[in-house]
Order: sequence, then structure tokens, then C-alpha cells
Amino acid sequence: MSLIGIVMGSTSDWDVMKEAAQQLKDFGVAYEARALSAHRTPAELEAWIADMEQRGCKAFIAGAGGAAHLAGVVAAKTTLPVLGVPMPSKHLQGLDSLLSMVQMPKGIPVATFAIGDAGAANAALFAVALLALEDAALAAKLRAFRKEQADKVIATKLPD
Ligand code: RP5
Repeated sequence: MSLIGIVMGSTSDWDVMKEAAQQLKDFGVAYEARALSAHRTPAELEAWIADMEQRGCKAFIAGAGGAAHLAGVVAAKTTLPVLGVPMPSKHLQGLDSLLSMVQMPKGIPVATFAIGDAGAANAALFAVALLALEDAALAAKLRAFRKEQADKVIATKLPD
């Protein structure tokens, strides 16, 4: 069962969205990743969302760039949590993606993360945190991950 659906507007988004996939893999969370566009393949996107819901998906991570409507469209089609990742776009460096994604109208929320790699990884970590609410083993892994990060910071010495 794929607990998380990762969707991106184009295969050109994969270089960023693979960060989300890798993070889920690291936590042993089953996911399915697809390139489906709100603009270019709206019917296929809608069908996939319904199918994922039927197959037990718990949340979606949606990455898109430019006039980034994908996360909003996913949120319009499901009541599952939708985590949006703005892509660093060619002309406006992702500011267009961020504003398109974050400025959702009242009533249809998208939890929007940082532009690019950090946003993709953090969306996956947030998805892990959501799943960890009902999964003690996953919650323990998340705590261990945080501790590992903290230990690295503390162990790092600044140059003299
Ligand atoms: C968006 O347009 C995609 O999410 C992508 O970030 C951007 C460019 O897509 P391509 O022209 O590379 O397919 O829909």
C-alpha cells in the first residue's frame, strides 16, 4: 500500500522531488510517485488521486513550478492533507511557484513548504510526522533522526 502520493507537474521536477522520495525511502515509508499536470493532464490527475485514496493513501506531496496550480487542484479533489513544494522555476527562481501555491483561497488548504530541495525533503519529513501520529515505530525513527542532526551540530567544531 502506498501511504504517500508524490505528484509533480512535469518530469523536469523530478530532480527536486526525488529529495522527497529519498526521505520517505530512508524512513521506510511506501510511496508512489507520478508526473501528472493540473494543466496538461487534468483528467488523469483526478483519476490517480481517486485511485490513491482507494488504495489507502494518507497524504499527498505535490511539486510544481511557474503557475503552480497542482497542489491546489489536488487539494480540491481530496480531503487528505496536501503538502505543496514550489519548484525553483527558470524565470522567477520559484517565487512564482511559491506565491501560486501558498495563496490558496480560504477553505481549501495546501501546506506549502520552502522552494526547492529543502521544501521537498521537509514535505516528506512532515508526511512522516503525520504518519507517526498513528505509528509508534515511525515516531521513534523520527526522534532518532532529529537526535542524529542535533549530535552533528554539537560535534562540529568551527575553524580556529
Ligand atoms: C510546471 O511547469 C511543472 O511543474 C514544471 O515545474 C514547469 C515546467 O514544466 P516543463 O515545461 O519542464 O514540462 O507545470
